[in-house]
Amino acid sequence: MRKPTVSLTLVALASGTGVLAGSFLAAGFTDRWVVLALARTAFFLAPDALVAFGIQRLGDAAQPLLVAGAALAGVLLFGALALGTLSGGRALDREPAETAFAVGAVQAVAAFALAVAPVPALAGGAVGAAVAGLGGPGTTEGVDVARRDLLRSAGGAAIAVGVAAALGVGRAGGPGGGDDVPDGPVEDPLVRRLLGTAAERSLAVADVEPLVSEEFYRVDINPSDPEVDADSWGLRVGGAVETERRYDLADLAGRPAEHRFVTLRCVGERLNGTKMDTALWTGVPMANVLAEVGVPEDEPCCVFLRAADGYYQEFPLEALESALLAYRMNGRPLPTAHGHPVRVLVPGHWGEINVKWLTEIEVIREERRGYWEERGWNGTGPVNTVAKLHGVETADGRVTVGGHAYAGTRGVAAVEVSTDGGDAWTEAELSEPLPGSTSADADPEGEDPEAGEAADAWRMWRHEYRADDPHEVVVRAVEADGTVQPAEEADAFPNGASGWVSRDVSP
Ligand SMILES: Nc1nc2c(c(=O)[nH]1)N[C@H]1C(S)=C(S)[C@@H](COP(=O)(O)O)O[C@H]1N2
Ligand SMILES: [Mo]
Repeated sequence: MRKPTVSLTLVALASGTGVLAGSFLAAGFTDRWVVLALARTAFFLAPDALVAFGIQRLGDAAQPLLVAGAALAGVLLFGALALGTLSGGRALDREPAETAFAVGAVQAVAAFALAVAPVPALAGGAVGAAVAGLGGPGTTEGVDVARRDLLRSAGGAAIAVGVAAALGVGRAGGPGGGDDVPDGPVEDPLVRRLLGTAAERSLAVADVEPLVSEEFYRVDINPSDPEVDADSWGLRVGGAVETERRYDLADLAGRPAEHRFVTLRCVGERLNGTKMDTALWTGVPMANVLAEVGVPEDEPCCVFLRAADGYYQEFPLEALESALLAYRMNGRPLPTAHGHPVRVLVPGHWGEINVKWLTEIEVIREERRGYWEERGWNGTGPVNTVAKLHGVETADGRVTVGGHAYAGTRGVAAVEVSTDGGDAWTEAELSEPLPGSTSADADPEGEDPEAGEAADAWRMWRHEYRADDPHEVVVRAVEADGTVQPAEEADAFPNGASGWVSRDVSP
Protein backbone atom coordinates (compact mmCIF):
# COMPACT_ATOMS: atom_id res chain seq x y z
CA MET A 1 0.00 0.00 0.00
CA ARG A 2 1.27 3.47 -0.89
CA LYS A 3 1.85 5.98 1.84
CA PRO A 4 -1.14 8.31 2.06
CA THR A 5 -0.35 11.70 0.57
CA VAL A 6 -0.84 14.93 2.45
CA SER A 7 -3.75 15.78 0.23
CA LEU A 8 -5.39 12.43 0.85
CA THR A 9 -5.07 13.02 4.59
CA LEU A 10 -6.68 16.42 4.28
CA VAL A 11 -9.49 15.03 2.16
CA ALA A 12 -10.03 12.41 4.85
CA LEU A 13 -10.16 15.04 7.60
CA ALA A 14 -12.62 17.07 5.52
CA SER A 15 -14.72 13.94 5.16
CA GLY A 16 -14.52 13.42 8.93
CA THR A 17 -15.75 16.98 9.44
CA GLY A 18 -18.55 16.20 7.01
CA VAL A 19 -19.69 13.34 9.22
CA LEU A 20 -20.05 15.68 12.19
CA ALA A 21 -21.96 18.16 10.04
CA GLY A 22 -24.27 15.56 8.54
CA SER A 23 -25.00 14.02 11.89
CA PHE A 24 -25.73 17.47 13.33
CA LEU A 25 -28.15 18.17 10.49
CA ALA A 26 -30.21 15.19 11.53
CA ALA A 27 -29.77 15.32 15.29
CA GLY A 28 -29.24 18.94 16.30
CA PHE A 29 -27.60 19.64 19.65
CA THR A 30 -28.76 16.36 21.21
CA ASP A 31 -27.19 13.11 22.33
CA ARG A 32 -27.86 11.67 18.89
CA TRP A 33 -25.22 14.02 17.47
CA VAL A 34 -21.96 12.04 17.33
CA VAL A 35 -20.02 14.87 18.95
CA LEU A 36 -22.21 14.89 22.04
CA ALA A 37 -22.20 11.11 22.12
CA LEU A 38 -18.40 11.28 22.15
CA ALA A 39 -18.45 13.99 24.82
CA ARG A 40 -20.77 11.94 26.95
CA THR A 41 -18.62 8.84 26.58
CA ALA A 42 -15.50 10.80 27.55
CA PHE A 43 -17.35 12.29 30.50
CA PHE A 44 -18.45 8.92 31.82
CA LEU A 45 -15.05 7.33 31.30
CA ALA A 46 -13.16 10.24 32.88
CA PRO A 47 -12.01 9.71 36.46
CA ASP A 48 -14.23 11.48 39.00
CA ALA A 49 -11.32 13.62 40.10
CA LEU A 50 -10.89 14.98 36.58
CA VAL A 51 -14.58 15.75 36.28
CA ALA A 52 -14.57 17.53 39.64
CA PHE A 53 -11.48 19.46 38.61
CA GLY A 54 -13.05 20.47 35.32
CA ILE A 55 -16.20 21.75 36.92
CA GLN A 56 -14.48 23.52 39.80
CA ARG A 57 -11.63 25.14 37.91
CA LEU A 58 -13.11 25.70 34.49
CA GLY A 59 -16.65 26.49 35.62
CA ASP A 60 -18.86 27.55 32.76
CA ALA A 61 -16.05 27.01 30.26
CA ALA A 62 -15.96 23.28 31.03
CA GLN A 63 -18.83 22.27 28.78
CA PRO A 64 -17.86 24.24 25.66
CA LEU A 65 -14.31 22.91 26.08
CA LEU A 66 -15.62 19.36 26.40
CA VAL A 67 -17.73 19.77 23.26
CA ALA A 68 -14.82 21.34 21.35
CA GLY A 69 -12.53 18.50 22.41
CA ALA A 70 -15.13 15.94 21.38
CA ALA A 71 -15.55 17.64 18.00
CA LEU A 72 -11.79 17.47 17.41
CA ALA A 73 -11.74 13.83 18.45
CA GLY A 74 -14.66 13.22 16.06
CA VAL A 75 -12.87 14.83 13.11
CA LEU A 76 -9.79 12.72 13.83
CA LEU A 77 -11.77 9.52 14.34
CA PHE A 78 -13.96 9.80 11.24
CA GLY A 79 -11.05 11.24 9.31
CA ALA A 80 -8.91 8.21 10.20
CA LEU A 81 -11.68 5.89 9.05
CA ALA A 82 -11.90 7.81 5.77
CA LEU A 83 -8.15 7.77 5.31
CA GLY A 84 -7.95 4.02 5.83
CA THR A 85 -10.77 3.38 3.40
CA LEU A 86 -9.48 5.86 0.79
CA SER A 87 -5.96 4.42 0.94
CA GLY A 88 -7.38 0.93 0.63
CA GLY A 89 -9.53 1.94 -2.33
CA ARG A 90 -6.54 3.49 -4.01
CA ALA A 91 -4.34 0.46 -3.42
CA LEU A 92 -6.98 -1.83 -4.85
CA ASP A 93 -7.68 0.52 -7.77
CA ARG A 94 -11.36 0.74 -6.96
CA GLU A 95 -13.69 3.16 -8.70
CA PRO A 96 -13.71 6.51 -6.85
CA ALA A 97 -17.48 6.35 -6.37
CA GLU A 98 -17.22 2.88 -4.90
CA THR A 99 -14.49 4.01 -2.51
CA ALA A 100 -16.49 7.06 -1.47
CA PHE A 101 -19.46 4.84 -0.75
CA ALA A 102 -17.27 2.59 1.37
CA VAL A 103 -15.98 5.62 3.31
CA GLY A 104 -19.53 6.69 4.13
CA ALA A 105 -20.56 3.17 5.08
CA VAL A 106 -17.67 2.74 7.50
CA GLN A 107 -18.31 6.16 9.01
CA ALA A 108 -22.04 5.51 9.36
CA VAL A 109 -21.39 2.24 11.18
CA ALA A 110 -18.97 3.94 13.55
CA ALA A 111 -21.36 6.85 14.14
CA PHE A 112 -24.15 4.41 14.89
CA ALA A 113 -21.96 2.52 17.33
CA LEU A 114 -21.29 5.77 19.19
CA ALA A 115 -24.68 7.44 19.31
CA VAL A 116 -27.05 4.51 18.60
CA ALA A 117 -29.13 6.76 16.36
CA PRO A 118 -29.67 5.46 12.82
CA VAL A 119 -30.77 8.62 11.02
CA PRO A 120 -27.95 10.90 12.20
CA ALA A 121 -25.49 8.07 11.54
CA LEU A 122 -26.71 7.70 7.96
CA ALA A 123 -26.76 11.46 7.43
CA GLY A 124 -23.21 11.66 8.76
CA GLY A 125 -22.06 8.83 6.53
CA ALA A 126 -23.75 10.40 3.50
CA VAL A 127 -22.01 13.74 3.96
CA GLY A 128 -18.71 11.98 4.77
CA ALA A 129 -19.04 9.98 1.55
CA ALA A 130 -19.97 13.04 -0.50
CA VAL A 131 -16.96 14.98 0.73
CA ALA A 132 -14.66 11.99 0.17
CA GLY A 133 -16.11 11.50 -3.30
CA LEU A 134 -15.64 15.15 -4.27
CA GLY A 135 -12.03 15.18 -3.22
CA GLY A 136 -11.19 11.52 -3.09
CA PRO A 137 -8.65 9.67 -5.18
CA GLY A 138 -9.08 10.84 -8.73
CA THR A 139 -8.24 8.90 -11.81
CA THR A 140 -5.10 10.90 -12.41
CA GLU A 141 -2.43 11.70 -9.90
CA GLY A 142 -0.10 14.60 -9.47
CA VAL A 143 0.18 17.80 -7.55
CA ASP A 144 -2.35 19.80 -9.50
CA VAL A 145 -4.99 17.16 -9.27
CA ALA A 146 -4.31 16.73 -5.57
CA ARG A 147 -4.75 20.42 -4.98
CA ARG A 148 -7.98 20.51 -6.92
CA ASP A 149 -9.28 17.51 -4.99
CA LEU A 150 -8.36 19.20 -1.81
CA LEU A 151 -10.10 22.45 -2.64
CA ARG A 152 -13.18 20.57 -3.66
CA SER A 153 -13.38 18.53 -0.52
CA ALA A 154 -12.61 21.49 1.71
CA GLY A 155 -15.36 23.39 -0.07
CA GLY A 156 -17.73 20.47 0.36
CA ALA A 157 -16.98 20.23 4.06
CA ALA A 158 -17.37 23.99 4.51
CA ILE A 159 -20.76 23.92 2.78
CA ALA A 160 -21.88 20.97 4.87
CA VAL A 161 -20.81 22.65 8.10
CA GLY A 162 -22.46 25.91 7.07
CA VAL A 163 -25.78 24.30 6.19
CA ALA A 164 -25.74 22.24 9.37
CA ALA A 165 -24.95 25.28 11.49
CA ALA A 166 -27.71 27.31 9.84
CA LEU A 167 -30.25 24.56 10.41
CA GLY A 168 -29.04 23.86 13.89
CA VAL A 169 -29.30 27.43 15.15
CA GLY A 170 -32.42 27.92 17.17
CA ARG A 171 -32.99 24.24 17.73
CA ALA A 172 -34.30 23.47 21.19
CA GLY A 173 -31.82 22.11 23.68
CA GLY A 174 -28.80 23.95 22.35
CA PRO A 175 -26.07 24.99 24.74
CA GLY A 176 -27.59 27.44 27.17
CA GLY A 177 -30.78 27.43 25.12
CA GLY A 178 -33.63 25.07 25.64
CA ASP A 179 -36.23 27.78 25.76
CA ASP A 180 -38.65 25.54 23.98
CA VAL A 181 -41.79 26.96 25.53
CA PRO A 182 -44.24 29.20 23.72
CA ASP A 183 -43.79 32.95 23.90
CA GLY A 184 -46.60 35.40 24.34
CA PRO A 185 -48.70 36.34 27.34
CA VAL A 186 -49.18 33.90 30.18
CA GLU A 187 -52.72 32.55 30.05
CA ASP A 188 -53.43 31.74 33.67
CA PRO A 189 -54.78 34.98 35.24
CA LEU A 190 -53.57 34.00 38.71
CA VAL A 191 -50.03 33.38 37.48
CA ARG A 192 -50.18 36.70 35.61
CA ARG A 193 -51.20 38.43 38.80
CA LEU A 194 -48.43 36.78 40.82
CA LEU A 195 -45.80 37.62 38.21
CA GLY A 196 -47.13 41.18 38.12
CA THR A 197 -46.74 41.45 41.88
CA ALA A 198 -43.16 40.16 41.60
CA ALA A 199 -42.42 42.80 38.96
CA GLU A 200 -43.93 45.57 41.15
CA ARG A 201 -41.93 44.50 44.18
CA SER A 202 -38.63 44.38 42.29
CA LEU A 203 -36.22 47.23 42.96
CA ALA A 204 -34.70 49.00 39.99
CA VAL A 205 -30.92 48.68 39.97
CA ALA A 206 -28.84 48.72 36.79
CA ASP A 207 -27.46 45.27 35.87
CA VAL A 208 -29.58 43.50 38.48
CA GLU A 209 -32.35 41.18 37.39
CA PRO A 210 -35.83 41.62 38.88
CA LEU A 211 -37.27 39.26 41.50
CA VAL A 212 -38.27 36.73 38.83
CA SER A 213 -35.13 36.01 36.82
CA GLU A 214 -35.17 36.87 33.15
CA GLU A 215 -32.50 34.29 32.49
CA PHE A 216 -32.48 31.34 34.80
CA TYR A 217 -29.02 29.79 35.21
CA ARG A 218 -28.52 26.12 34.45
CA VAL A 219 -26.15 23.47 35.66
CA ASP A 220 -26.07 20.04 34.03
CA ILE A 221 -23.86 17.02 34.19
CA ASN A 222 -24.33 16.40 30.46
CA PRO A 223 -23.57 18.53 27.44
CA SER A 224 -27.10 18.00 26.11
CA ASP A 225 -30.49 17.65 27.76
CA PRO A 226 -32.32 14.33 27.83
CA GLU A 227 -35.45 14.40 25.74
CA VAL A 228 -38.24 13.11 27.88
CA ASP A 229 -41.61 12.56 26.26
CA ALA A 230 -44.25 14.03 28.57
CA ASP A 231 -46.90 11.55 27.42
CA SER A 232 -44.93 8.45 28.25
CA TRP A 233 -43.12 9.95 31.27
CA GLY A 234 -43.62 8.22 34.59
CA LEU A 235 -42.43 8.70 38.15
CA ARG A 236 -41.88 5.63 40.29
CA VAL A 237 -42.15 6.19 44.03
CA GLY A 238 -40.94 3.10 45.84
CA GLY A 239 -38.41 1.58 48.21
CA ALA A 240 -39.26 1.64 51.90
CA VAL A 241 -42.85 2.77 51.44
CA GLU A 242 -46.12 0.99 52.20
CA THR A 243 -47.39 0.87 48.61
CA GLU A 244 -45.15 1.50 45.67
CA ARG A 245 -46.81 3.68 43.03
CA ARG A 246 -46.22 5.02 39.57
CA TYR A 247 -47.47 8.45 38.55
CA ASP A 248 -47.84 9.89 35.09
CA LEU A 249 -48.20 13.53 34.22
CA ALA A 250 -51.98 13.38 34.05
CA ASP A 251 -52.05 11.93 37.60
CA LEU A 252 -50.03 14.85 38.87
CA ALA A 253 -51.81 17.51 36.86
CA GLY A 254 -55.13 16.22 38.20
CA ARG A 255 -54.20 16.95 41.82
CA PRO A 256 -54.49 20.22 43.76
CA ALA A 257 -51.58 22.34 42.62
CA GLU A 258 -49.68 25.20 44.16
CA HIS A 259 -47.76 28.19 42.83
CA ARG A 260 -44.55 28.91 44.72
CA PHE A 261 -41.81 31.50 44.23
CA VAL A 262 -38.62 29.53 44.82
CA THR A 263 -34.95 30.53 44.53
CA LEU A 264 -32.30 28.03 43.50
CA ARG A 265 -28.57 28.44 44.12
CA CYS A 266 -25.75 26.16 42.97
CA VAL A 267 -23.30 25.01 45.64
CA GLY A 268 -20.54 25.29 43.03
CA GLU A 269 -20.94 29.00 42.30
CA ARG A 270 -18.50 31.70 43.34
CA LEU A 271 -19.46 33.85 46.32
CA ASN A 272 -20.68 36.70 44.12
CA GLY A 273 -21.50 34.37 41.21
CA THR A 274 -24.61 34.31 39.09
CA LYS A 275 -25.86 30.77 39.60
CA MET A 276 -28.74 31.90 41.79
CA ASP A 277 -32.17 32.60 40.35
CA THR A 278 -35.86 32.70 41.13
CA ALA A 279 -38.97 31.57 39.30
CA LEU A 280 -42.64 31.01 40.00
CA TRP A 281 -43.11 27.26 39.92
CA THR A 282 -46.36 25.31 39.76
CA GLY A 283 -46.73 21.74 40.92
CA VAL A 284 -47.99 19.22 43.41
CA PRO A 285 -46.76 19.26 47.01
CA MET A 286 -44.68 16.15 47.61
CA ALA A 287 -46.49 15.62 50.94
CA ASN A 288 -49.58 14.72 48.89
CA VAL A 289 -47.69 11.93 47.11
CA LEU A 290 -45.88 10.70 50.22
CA ALA A 291 -49.19 10.40 52.06
CA GLU A 292 -50.46 8.15 49.25
CA VAL A 293 -47.53 5.78 49.17
CA GLY A 294 -47.31 5.78 52.96
CA VAL A 295 -44.05 6.20 54.80
CA PRO A 296 -43.52 3.55 57.52
CA GLU A 297 -43.74 4.53 61.21
CA ASP A 298 -40.04 3.91 61.83
CA GLU A 299 -39.17 6.82 59.48
CA PRO A 300 -36.53 5.77 56.95
CA CYS A 301 -33.68 8.30 56.88
CA CYS A 302 -33.35 9.21 53.28
CA VAL A 303 -34.45 9.36 49.72
CA PHE A 304 -32.59 8.53 46.53
CA LEU A 305 -33.77 10.35 43.40
CA ARG A 306 -32.95 9.33 39.85
CA ALA A 307 -33.31 11.27 36.62
CA ALA A 308 -33.54 10.59 32.89
CA ASP A 309 -30.02 11.98 32.29
CA GLY A 310 -28.36 9.45 34.61
CA TYR A 311 -28.17 11.97 37.48
CA TYR A 312 -28.95 10.82 41.03
CA GLN A 313 -28.94 12.44 44.44
CA GLU A 314 -29.55 11.35 48.00
CA PHE A 315 -30.79 13.51 50.88
CA PRO A 316 -32.90 13.35 54.04
CA LEU A 317 -36.53 12.24 53.64
CA GLU A 318 -37.46 15.12 55.89
CA ALA A 319 -36.28 17.64 53.29
CA LEU A 320 -38.45 16.00 50.63
CA GLU A 321 -41.58 16.25 52.76
CA SER A 322 -41.98 19.95 52.04
CA ALA A 323 -40.86 19.71 48.40
CA LEU A 324 -42.83 20.49 45.25
CA LEU A 325 -43.08 18.30 42.15
CA ALA A 326 -43.02 21.13 39.65
CA TYR A 327 -44.31 20.88 36.09
CA ARG A 328 -44.65 24.56 35.23
CA MET A 329 -42.25 27.49 35.45
CA ASN A 330 -43.44 31.11 35.23
CA GLY A 331 -46.79 29.99 33.89
CA ARG A 332 -45.48 27.77 31.11
CA PRO A 333 -44.64 24.09 30.87
CA LEU A 334 -41.26 23.36 32.42
CA PRO A 335 -38.64 24.03 29.69
CA THR A 336 -36.42 21.13 28.64
CA ALA A 337 -33.40 22.86 30.17
CA HIS A 338 -35.03 22.98 33.58
CA GLY A 339 -36.27 19.41 33.75
CA HIS A 340 -39.23 18.88 31.44
CA PRO A 341 -41.66 17.41 32.28
CA VAL A 342 -41.16 17.29 36.07
CA ARG A 343 -38.47 18.37 38.54
CA VAL A 344 -38.38 18.53 42.29
CA LEU A 345 -37.93 21.73 44.31
CA VAL A 346 -36.64 21.21 47.82
CA PRO A 347 -37.09 24.26 50.05
CA GLY A 348 -33.93 25.92 51.28
CA HIS A 349 -31.53 23.35 49.87
CA TRP A 350 -28.70 23.74 47.38
CA GLY A 351 -29.64 23.45 43.70
CA GLU A 352 -28.07 20.03 43.23
CA ILE A 353 -30.82 18.10 44.99
CA ASN A 354 -33.51 19.86 42.97
CA VAL A 355 -33.44 17.00 40.50
CA LYS A 356 -34.59 17.73 36.95
CA TRP A 357 -36.12 15.17 34.52
CA LEU A 358 -37.11 13.22 37.63
CA THR A 359 -37.99 9.55 37.04
CA GLU A 360 -37.74 7.84 40.41
CA ILE A 361 -37.95 8.48 44.13
CA GLU A 362 -36.72 5.65 46.30
CA VAL A 363 -37.18 5.85 50.06
CA ILE A 364 -34.11 4.23 51.65
CA ARG A 365 -32.97 3.25 55.12
CA GLU A 366 -29.24 3.70 54.74
CA GLU A 367 -27.31 6.66 53.49
CA ARG A 368 -25.81 6.58 50.01
CA ARG A 369 -23.80 9.10 48.12
CA GLY A 370 -25.26 11.18 45.33
CA TYR A 371 -23.64 12.21 42.07
CA TRP A 372 -21.84 15.27 43.43
CA GLU A 373 -21.07 13.76 46.83
CA GLU A 374 -19.23 10.94 45.06
CA ARG A 375 -17.13 13.71 43.57
CA GLY A 376 -16.29 15.32 46.86
CA TRP A 377 -19.04 17.95 47.16
CA ASN A 378 -21.16 18.42 50.22
CA GLY A 379 -24.29 20.01 48.84
CA THR A 380 -27.27 18.02 50.06
CA GLY A 381 -28.00 20.34 52.98
CA PRO A 382 -29.42 23.84 53.39
CA VAL A 383 -27.94 26.74 51.42
CA ASN A 384 -25.49 29.26 52.85
CA THR A 385 -26.80 32.77 53.37
CA VAL A 386 -25.53 35.34 50.88
CA ALA A 387 -25.99 38.96 49.87
CA LYS A 388 -24.71 39.63 46.38
CA LEU A 389 -23.59 42.88 44.85
CA HIS A 390 -24.21 43.00 41.13
CA GLY A 391 -25.24 46.57 40.47
CA VAL A 392 -23.11 49.68 40.83
CA GLU A 393 -24.27 52.98 39.34
CA THR A 394 -22.34 56.19 39.77
CA ALA A 395 -23.39 59.66 38.62
CA ASP A 396 -22.34 63.08 39.91
CA GLY A 397 -21.06 61.79 43.20
CA ARG A 398 -24.17 59.68 43.81
CA VAL A 399 -23.67 55.93 44.06
CA THR A 400 -26.37 53.26 43.91
CA VAL A 401 -25.43 49.67 44.75
CA GLY A 402 -27.74 46.70 44.85
CA GLY A 403 -28.30 43.00 44.37
CA HIS A 404 -30.09 39.96 45.73
CA ALA A 405 -29.94 38.31 49.14
CA TYR A 406 -30.96 34.74 49.93
CA ALA A 407 -30.99 32.72 53.12
CA GLY A 408 -33.05 29.68 52.11
CA THR A 409 -35.95 28.98 54.46
CA ARG A 410 -34.27 30.97 57.24
CA GLY A 411 -35.42 34.09 55.40
CA VAL A 412 -33.71 37.43 54.85
CA ALA A 413 -34.75 40.08 57.37
CA ALA A 414 -32.27 42.78 56.40
CA VAL A 415 -29.25 43.57 54.28
CA GLU A 416 -26.50 45.73 55.72
CA VAL A 417 -24.04 47.75 53.67
CA SER A 418 -20.72 49.26 54.58
CA THR A 419 -19.13 51.88 52.33
CA ASP A 420 -15.88 52.07 54.28
CA GLY A 421 -14.58 48.54 53.95
CA GLY A 422 -16.57 47.08 56.84
CA ASP A 423 -16.32 49.55 59.74
CA ALA A 424 -19.70 51.25 59.73
CA TRP A 425 -22.89 49.50 58.62
CA THR A 426 -26.21 50.84 57.36
CA GLU A 427 -29.41 49.01 56.58
CA ALA A 428 -30.15 48.88 52.87
CA GLU A 429 -33.56 49.32 51.29
CA LEU A 430 -35.12 45.85 50.93
CA SER A 431 -37.77 44.64 48.49
CA GLU A 432 -41.06 43.47 49.93
CA PRO A 433 -41.07 39.66 50.22
CA LEU A 434 -42.53 37.71 47.31
CA PRO A 435 -46.02 36.28 47.95
CA GLY A 436 -46.31 32.99 49.80
CA SER A 437 -47.39 29.76 48.17
CA THR A 438 -50.80 30.07 46.54
CA SER A 439 -53.35 27.41 45.67
CA ALA A 440 -53.64 27.16 41.92
CA ASP A 441 -57.44 27.18 42.43
CA ALA A 442 -57.45 30.54 44.20
CA ASP A 443 -59.62 33.21 42.63
CA PRO A 444 -57.30 35.55 40.72
CA GLU A 445 -59.71 38.45 41.35
CA GLY A 446 -60.22 37.38 44.95
CA GLU A 447 -59.37 39.30 48.09
CA ASP A 448 -55.81 38.28 48.58
CA PRO A 449 -54.55 35.22 46.75
CA GLU A 450 -51.05 36.37 47.61
CA ALA A 451 -51.18 36.71 51.35
CA GLY A 452 -48.12 35.54 53.22
CA GLU A 453 -44.46 35.47 52.30
CA ALA A 454 -42.54 33.10 50.07
CA ALA A 455 -40.80 30.59 52.34
CA ASP A 456 -37.74 30.07 50.15
CA ALA A 457 -37.10 33.07 47.95
CA TRP A 458 -34.57 35.84 47.70
CA ARG A 459 -35.13 39.55 48.23
CA MET A 460 -33.56 42.53 46.50
CA TRP A 461 -31.60 45.24 48.23
CA ARG A 462 -30.51 48.74 47.16
CA HIS A 463 -28.47 51.45 48.79
CA GLU A 464 -27.88 55.01 47.60
CA TYR A 465 -25.29 57.34 49.02
CA ARG A 466 -22.87 60.16 48.20
CA ALA A 467 -19.18 59.50 47.62
CA ASP A 468 -16.41 61.31 45.82
CA ASP A 469 -13.44 59.06 46.49
CA PRO A 470 -12.73 55.41 45.71
CA HIS A 471 -13.94 53.17 48.53
CA GLU A 472 -14.78 49.57 49.34
CA VAL A 473 -18.40 48.47 49.61
CA VAL A 474 -19.13 45.39 51.73
CA VAL A 475 -22.53 43.77 52.03
CA ARG A 476 -24.02 41.11 54.33
CA ALA A 477 -27.44 39.62 54.95
CA VAL A 478 -29.21 39.22 58.26
CA GLU A 479 -31.50 36.23 58.70
CA ALA A 480 -35.01 36.42 60.13
CA ASP A 481 -33.84 35.35 63.60
CA GLY A 482 -31.15 38.05 63.66
CA THR A 483 -28.21 35.83 62.69
CA VAL A 484 -25.70 37.80 60.64
CA GLN A 485 -24.26 36.12 57.55
CA PRO A 486 -20.88 34.67 58.61
CA ALA A 487 -17.81 36.64 57.54
CA GLU A 488 -15.45 33.69 57.21
CA GLU A 489 -14.45 33.24 53.61
CA ALA A 490 -14.51 29.88 51.87
CA ASP A 491 -14.35 28.72 48.27
CA ALA A 492 -17.29 26.90 46.78
CA PHE A 493 -15.69 23.47 47.05
CA PRO A 494 -16.88 21.49 48.92
CA ASN A 495 -19.47 23.21 51.16
CA GLY A 496 -20.54 26.21 49.10
CA ALA A 497 -18.94 29.66 49.06
CA SER A 498 -19.16 31.83 52.14
CA GLY A 499 -18.06 35.26 53.30
CA TRP A 500 -19.15 38.85 52.71
CA VAL A 501 -19.15 40.20 49.17
CA SER A 502 -17.06 43.31 48.74
CA ARG A 503 -16.27 45.53 45.81
CA ASP A 504 -14.15 48.57 45.10
CA VAL A 505 -16.19 51.49 43.82
CA SER A 506 -14.72 54.53 42.11
CA PRO A 507 -17.30 57.29 41.78
N1 LIG B 1 -31.26 15.53 36.37
C1 LIG B 1 -30.47 16.54 36.77
N2 LIG B 1 -30.89 17.35 37.73
C2 LIG B 1 -30.11 18.36 38.16
C3 LIG B 1 -28.81 18.55 37.62
C4 LIG B 1 -28.39 17.68 36.58
O1 LIG B 1 -27.28 17.79 36.04
N3 LIG B 1 -29.24 16.67 36.18
N4 LIG B 1 -28.03 19.58 38.10
C5 LIG B 1 -28.32 20.02 39.47
C6 LIG B 1 -27.60 21.21 39.88
S1 LIG B 1 -25.98 21.01 40.33
C7 LIG B 1 -28.23 22.42 40.04
S2 LIG B 1 -27.43 23.75 40.71
C8 LIG B 1 -29.64 22.60 39.61
C9 LIG B 1 -29.72 23.69 38.58
O2 LIG B 1 -31.03 23.82 38.10
P1 LIG B 1 -31.29 24.64 36.77
O3 LIG B 1 -30.39 24.07 35.71
O4 LIG B 1 -32.73 24.52 36.47
O5 LIG B 1 -30.90 26.05 37.11
O6 LIG B 1 -30.19 21.43 39.05
C10 LIG B 1 -29.81 20.24 39.68
N5 LIG B 1 -30.58 19.17 39.13
MO1 LIG C 1 -25.37 22.94 41.44
